[in-house]
Amino acid sequence: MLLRIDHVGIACHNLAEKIEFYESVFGLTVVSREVNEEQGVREAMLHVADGDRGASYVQLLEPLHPDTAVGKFLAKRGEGVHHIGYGVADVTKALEDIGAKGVRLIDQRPRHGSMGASIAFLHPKDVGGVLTELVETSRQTSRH
Ligand code: MC0
Repeated sequence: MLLRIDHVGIACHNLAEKIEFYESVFGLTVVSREVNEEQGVREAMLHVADGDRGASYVQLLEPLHPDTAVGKFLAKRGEGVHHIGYGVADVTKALEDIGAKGVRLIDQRPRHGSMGASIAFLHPKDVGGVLTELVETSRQTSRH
């Protein structure tokens, strides 16, 4: 079901500063920047690698307001890994299969994600404390 690690989502207070850190220390390149009002984030995708099953990224997330998923996470836990995003071929089918196994779905249906992907979250309390995202990209081989 899981094709690859699509991205690691990292919560931060200051997106510009964190981009600068990942560019200068790790030599990564920003391939997309977006504001996602529905998710309450300003985010950047930095390309890490390409594989047979598609690309993987670091996703840096800054909250638009304190009262958002990432804003609340930062207030409670501080900066750090916020979620793992796995590539799937069909997010609707994956949700159906995972839901049937008793895992709580945050999203019953896919929503709009970074770089045109369809995404859905699984509840961290049912995934060993890890907020887990399913990501279906329009072309699995490349998102940039
Ligand atoms: C909260 N909890 C987490 C967590 N966020 N555990 C692990 N990882 C996280 N990221 C834990 C809290 O510590 C708390 O545990 C419990 O879940 C309830 O948290 P809360 O602070 O009361 O917050 P809720 O319940 O209002 O919301 C938590 C929930 C929410 C995960 C349901 O954040 C959510 O719906 N997230 C999915 C959407 C999202 O994260 N969007 C931002 C990225 P205790 O033990 O203290 O009870 S958008 C994105 O990434 C897009 C753009 C993309 O990839 O394309």
